[in-house]
Amino acid sequence: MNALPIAFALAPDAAHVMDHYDRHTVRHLSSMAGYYVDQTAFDALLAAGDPVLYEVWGIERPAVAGELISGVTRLAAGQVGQEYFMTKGHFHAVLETGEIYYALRGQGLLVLETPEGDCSVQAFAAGQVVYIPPRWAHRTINTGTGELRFFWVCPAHAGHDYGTIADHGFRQLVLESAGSPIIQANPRWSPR
Ligand code: PAN
Ligand code: ZN
Repeated sequence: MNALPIAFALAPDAAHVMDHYDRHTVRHLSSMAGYYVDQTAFDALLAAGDPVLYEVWGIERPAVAGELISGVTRLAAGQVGQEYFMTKGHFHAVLETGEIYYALRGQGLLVLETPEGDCSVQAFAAGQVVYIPPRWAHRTINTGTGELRFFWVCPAHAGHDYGTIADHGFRQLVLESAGSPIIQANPRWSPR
């Protein structure tokens, strides 16, 4: 039987993020041990109550080529030391798959890199679309004062490889300095 069309509303200012979804993932600070450089700041924030850093809502589809999955991510504003709240970041498990991100509200950056060492940082604020080509790992960073909310669409069979970034990091780091984001080489990055 053919799949049936799915319709849902995405109101950028709505308190609810999607009016229909199959999956809802909540990422607390505690799920990001080892991701932030400043361990003292991480521990202090954790002791103060383990805040929710981001949430993801998604429409599930069978993980086969031809199907698309889509959803919304909401990333809170805040910092761990000099680093802004960010997503874990990942390569797609099927490396040759891309993705589209569309920012609905807020202000941030997308940090991207390939296994070959190409690096890119893209402005990502309400109204902007970023096309993430196949092979590029991606992490979203909230550099604003309110939530960063975005819609994403990717092939349903793409999957997530979190391990490579968890173990080796991104080559580039975004830090807050005098109220603005600056991009630096990540001193903790290690070759794969
Ligand atoms: C997005 C991300 C979402 C959360 O749906 O999965 O923004 O980021 P992390 O997966 O890095 O925690 C996406 O890129 N899917 O492929
Ligand atoms: Zn992705």
